[in-house]
Amino acid sequence: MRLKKEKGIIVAFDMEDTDFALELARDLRGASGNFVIKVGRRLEMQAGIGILAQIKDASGLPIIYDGKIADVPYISQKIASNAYDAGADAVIVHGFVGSDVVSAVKALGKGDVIAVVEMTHLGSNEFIQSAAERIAIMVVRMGLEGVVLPATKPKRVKNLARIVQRESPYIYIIAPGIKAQGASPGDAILNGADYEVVGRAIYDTEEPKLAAETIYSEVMERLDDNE
Ligand code: 3DU
Repeated sequence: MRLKKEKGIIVAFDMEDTDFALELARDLRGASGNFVIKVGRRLEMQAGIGILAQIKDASGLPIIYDGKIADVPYISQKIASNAYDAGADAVIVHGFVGSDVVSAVKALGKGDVIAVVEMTHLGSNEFIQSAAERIAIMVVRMGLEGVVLPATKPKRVKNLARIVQRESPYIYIIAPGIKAQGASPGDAILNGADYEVVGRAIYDTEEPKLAAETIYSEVMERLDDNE
């Protein structure tokens, strides 16, 4: 199941409790909105890679494996291959490691490849930010399906989204950093992103399904107001 280039929310599954993860996956099946699930290393370390198929079956949603793969080409390719075989529809690889790593993952042809271009945290300004434009152009020209841009820096999203969209109208842009890291729902989508990634502001609440639906509608309302 490929991710569609549509406005939506990617729910980051970074919890450690496997039962809770599966319960939220089941709840999201009936949630109103356009949702995708991203499984991070924290949950994978507790549950094992088999959690991908379990979450996919429970939710019926597309699944991203966020291993932030950043190793030599041979190892990166093996990790990605394991994730696809376990049920991932997309994997996230770091762009800064270079074109040989990204193309080794892409060469698998087993699903979507999403590359991190620039990150949300302050330290991202120390090294990655100065290379972000070049990383963006490289990954788009390599024909990847998606890129990760920082919702906490709306101006960077705007500039980088412009570069990405100039190179390819098909690639989707996903942007983490909503709520827990300071950005507001809609900040990235209003600046050219397709999906906003939300973790703690959904799974760390009393009613995670309701939180997901509320954030989705907040984003859609801001988009409507902007038109
Ligand atoms: O801050 P949250 O709890 O909403 O989670 C954000 C998610 O997005 C989390 O899975 C993290 O690994 C991922 N992410 C960033 O937070 C920042 C990035 O630059 C890239 C990915």
